[in-house]
Amino acid sequence: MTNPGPPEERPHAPVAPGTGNPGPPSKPERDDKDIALDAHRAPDPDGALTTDQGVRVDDTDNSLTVDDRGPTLLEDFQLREKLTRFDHERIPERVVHARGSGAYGYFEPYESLAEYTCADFLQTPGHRTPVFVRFSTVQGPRGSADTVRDVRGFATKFYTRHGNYDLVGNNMPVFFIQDAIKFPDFVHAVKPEPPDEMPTGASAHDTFWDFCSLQPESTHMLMWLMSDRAIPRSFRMMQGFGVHTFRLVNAEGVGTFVKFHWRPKLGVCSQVWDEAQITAGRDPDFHRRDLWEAIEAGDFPEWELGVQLIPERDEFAYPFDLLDPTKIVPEELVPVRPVGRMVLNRNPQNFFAETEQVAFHTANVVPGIDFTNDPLLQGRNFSYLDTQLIRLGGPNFAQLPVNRPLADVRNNQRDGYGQQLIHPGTSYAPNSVGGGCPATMGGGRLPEGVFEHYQERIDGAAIRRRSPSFADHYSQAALFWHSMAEWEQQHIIAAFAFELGKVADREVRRRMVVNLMHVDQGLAAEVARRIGVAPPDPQDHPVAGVGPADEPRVSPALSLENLWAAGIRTRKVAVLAVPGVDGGQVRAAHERLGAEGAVVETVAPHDGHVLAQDGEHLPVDRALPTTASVLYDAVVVPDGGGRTLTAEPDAVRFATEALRHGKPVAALGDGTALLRAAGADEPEQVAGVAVSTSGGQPGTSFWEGFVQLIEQHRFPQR
Ligand code: HDE
Repeated sequence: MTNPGPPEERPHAPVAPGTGNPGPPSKPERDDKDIALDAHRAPDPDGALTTDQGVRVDDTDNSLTVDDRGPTLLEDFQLREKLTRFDHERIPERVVHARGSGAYGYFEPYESLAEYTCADFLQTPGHRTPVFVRFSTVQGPRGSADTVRDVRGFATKFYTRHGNYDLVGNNMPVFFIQDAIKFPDFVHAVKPEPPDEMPTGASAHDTFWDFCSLQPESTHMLMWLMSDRAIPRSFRMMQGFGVHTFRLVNAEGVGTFVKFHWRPKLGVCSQVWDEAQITAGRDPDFHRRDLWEAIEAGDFPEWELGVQLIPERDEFAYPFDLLDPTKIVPEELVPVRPVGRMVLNRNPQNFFAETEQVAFHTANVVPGIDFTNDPLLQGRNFSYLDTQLIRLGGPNFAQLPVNRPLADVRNNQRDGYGQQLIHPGTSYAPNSVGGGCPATMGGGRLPEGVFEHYQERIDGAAIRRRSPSFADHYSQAALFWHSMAEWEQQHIIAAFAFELGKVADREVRRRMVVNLMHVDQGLAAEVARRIGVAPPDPQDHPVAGVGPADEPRVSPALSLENLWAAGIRTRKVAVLAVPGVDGGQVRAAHERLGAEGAVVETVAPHDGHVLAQDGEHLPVDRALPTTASVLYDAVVVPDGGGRTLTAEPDAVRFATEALRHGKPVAALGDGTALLRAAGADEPEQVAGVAVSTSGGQPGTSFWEGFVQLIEQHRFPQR
């Protein structure tokens, strides 16, 4: 049994064979007694089942009883151990971000960033640092559906040579609140309501909107949350953001403000709302499965790390405060500089051990990376350690395989629940009996790899007050709104109408619409109309969100239209087949689209094979009752099947939903019959639908045209 460390440089000690226990402690921690014990450890040649004490077990199916029908004996230590271990299998789930999926991989820089930071993992082009990434939703519990409308967590642990660095970000670049002290209020408001614990995995309820309508600093984030960013197609197709302004520090101690960005190689793609809701039922594990399957198939997802660098002298150069986490730095003001790439190439071996037990912490920084005074970040720097103590049952969680640094750990921290290490010698400093070890590196100029806090001068009175520089809550909400394509704006309006339409309290609805007036009057008026609220008088609520003159009014970098990728790698395409289908067309779809990297599956009314027109038995990948078009990005309906499929309700629904969700569809020959049955009277007139009526095999240009349609991902204007 091998252990699950990152691929290139496994940070963890091997697991002892057959025991499932972590292997021997790392070298500096071991003493002679431990080594002596190791020498006696004999792997069991039969691989027999044992108790936790290593006692071989003859039978794990029957309790120890008196005769066949008598009572069970208390001395059955095997039964009691097995039940006790089972009873204690669960740990508290994360209070937020409970549902998540993780994977291992590596990060490598394109160039040295030594000018700005001494962080070891950003020095040498091509040097690979192992990483573990966990993606998550925020609101729902561990068992909730993947495709709910929510923010997604994007947390990365870099196992650097100078210690672990955690970049604990989201797929949206701003947050709901400005000060950490509001976080419990915000989370209580968005979580299921206390009396009935509803709704699961949804923000469409009274307490969330009550809170937001009274907390206008949430407005910018709400625009993101109501946009299609909150219903991603895949974890692999999401951006990630560090959100806060952090600080890079170079070897001379000079600081530079930095915003971190992750950009997916596959482009940023989202579902549409109806599709996301259906997917939640058809496959609640949609995102988890997608990530897992892509990695298993060798389609390793990749992101580019980008940085926006701002010299300290420019701290006050912008019309917003860099410390305010409800603000972005528009890319048009400070371009994002690509500095490296991250590839995820290995699935965990055990969900609990790795994805569940991974412990991120914003304060896990390495030399060369430091904080700013963003009050949300400052609170997080307390909260993440605190949460791990309760979640992972004590202070030794950094010894768990997924959390263990690659760098050696030597200190005087001792004991506690779950201690895995056998510490020899002394446990205090200064000492002389232990030879002064472990020694600190302080005094004078520090050697490479030693953390030194950034020396920021701080001088001021202790006050409880929100900085006046954080007061503008609408300019960037309006910037986001005005940067959207028309269809994106329509989706945002529909999302507000859906969410507020589920709010029972009419006053909350009204207050929220008033907030939206400050973003855009047209937006507010249309939402008001849809949720049955009288639109507020614009005279009473002048639009505040126009922003100072030096701030861009539109940021093209925010629209999904500008974030799609070239190519169709890993997009999923369903080819609908029934007996009598044109086998050549089915094969062509597999070959042509497969050659572009798409994952093509034959979907038929039943599993097994279908007999094509040309006598070939075509293997079926999925039977219609077990799948749905929401699980695909595009659909092909070949000739010879369309008419038959019109008699299959599952097939008609398949096509209806594909059309409704704006998916690219190719219909060949009588394949158009299915589209007509699905409500497209003139399929060739529908945006995103490729039709070939000529019969036989369509030419290369047909498939090339269809690839371009798939590349566009969705045709929401349909
Ligand atoms: Fe978190 N957050 N958070 N958060 N957060 C947690 O830590 C917290 C915030 C984020 O995959 C918890 O281990 C406070 C912003 C991610 O394991 C907890 C505040 C951003 C994850 C916690 C914030 C995030 C968490 C719950 C306001 C985006 C999942 C379990 C001051 C930049 C990490 C845990 C994973 C998890 C606290 C705000 C992202 C309770 C107090 C802003 C991605 O400690």
